[in-house]
Amino acid sequence: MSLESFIAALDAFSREAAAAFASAENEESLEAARVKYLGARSGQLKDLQKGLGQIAPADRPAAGKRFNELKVGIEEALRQATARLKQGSAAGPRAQHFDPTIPGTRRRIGCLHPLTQTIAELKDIMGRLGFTAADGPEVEDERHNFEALNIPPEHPARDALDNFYLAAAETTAGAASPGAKARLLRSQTSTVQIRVMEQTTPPIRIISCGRVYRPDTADATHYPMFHQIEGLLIDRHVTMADLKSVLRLFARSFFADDVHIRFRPSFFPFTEPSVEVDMSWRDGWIEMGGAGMVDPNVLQAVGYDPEEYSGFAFGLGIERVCARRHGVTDIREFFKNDVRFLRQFG
Ligand code: FA5
Repeated sequence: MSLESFIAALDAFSREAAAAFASAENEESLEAARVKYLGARSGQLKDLQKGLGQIAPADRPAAGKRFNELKVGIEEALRQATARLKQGSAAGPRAQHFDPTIPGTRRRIGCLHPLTQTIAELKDIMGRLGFTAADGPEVEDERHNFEALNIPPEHPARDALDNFYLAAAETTAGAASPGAKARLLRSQTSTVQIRVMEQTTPPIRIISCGRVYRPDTADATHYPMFHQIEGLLIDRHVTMADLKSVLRLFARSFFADDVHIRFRPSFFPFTEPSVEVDMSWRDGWIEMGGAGMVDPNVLQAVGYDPEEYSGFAFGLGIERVCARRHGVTDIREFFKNDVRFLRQFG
């Protein structure tokens, strides 16, 4: 065989084999093509190799060189075809089963704490009744926590064991001194009544939501730190009927129309008369807070004329209203920070 016809046969073989490898649609057809062209026993390359022996000895080095180049090239074509099919089988089934209409996986995002949600809702409801939100400090002095609320120094409510007094009262210079004003964590949001009345002239319609602190033993309805909502309305000719109407409207908005509300006679130094406010909604009665007509001594303490102005005040426990609304039977759940519990309010 002449060198020219040998090279022509090599070229034809190369084109045909490369095309067969490139067009193989799956691993089986590629394997069949490999056996046909490169098979060790009966592949066409083997036949071409045999043809080398028929080349004139002078042309054999050139023919051998060309043969080797072809072999390397065609093996590379086979390697690329194998890689292409492997890649295809990895992406293929998934690509075929991709359905763009299936909704995506929802990312889990946090939610507001149930007490925070409740406070927002209480502010919203009372806002619609004309009450604006006011704030006061959590670290209080005795005037706002007791004195101006008609709680004199000898009153048991001021006992050191019933309050969180701060360890060292500080002077304005920052040094502890025995004569300095005592400070404590406020035990009720009624302190905000005094702060607002000191700075405003009637009419007043405010609520204040916030944390209060008492050394109470934690149980299903008590916690040493809890939240209250305080309401205060001062104007001319305010009566207990107004207090009851506002609390009933509030309870119906927050729970539902089938909520029941009752007043029980009680005593608070800063209201006269005073009542405990109980609510019942789809279950037994529960004490939600205290309320009453602002005591004339309190009005006087902030410079109001009790002959001209009257008003009512109330203070409700936010954990208790929130718990009843959601059927939570133990308010300690609100403070465990167990996400399985908290997620229910998302
Ligand atoms: C008061 O705190 C009065 N300042 C309420 C008030 C305001 C009366 C204005 C008159 C006028 P009392 O101590 O009862 O009242 O607390 C009110 C409510 O706070 C309770 O009914 C209860 O719902 C809630 N509460 C009291 N102690 C705790 C506690 N340790 N943990 C959770 N909630 C509590």
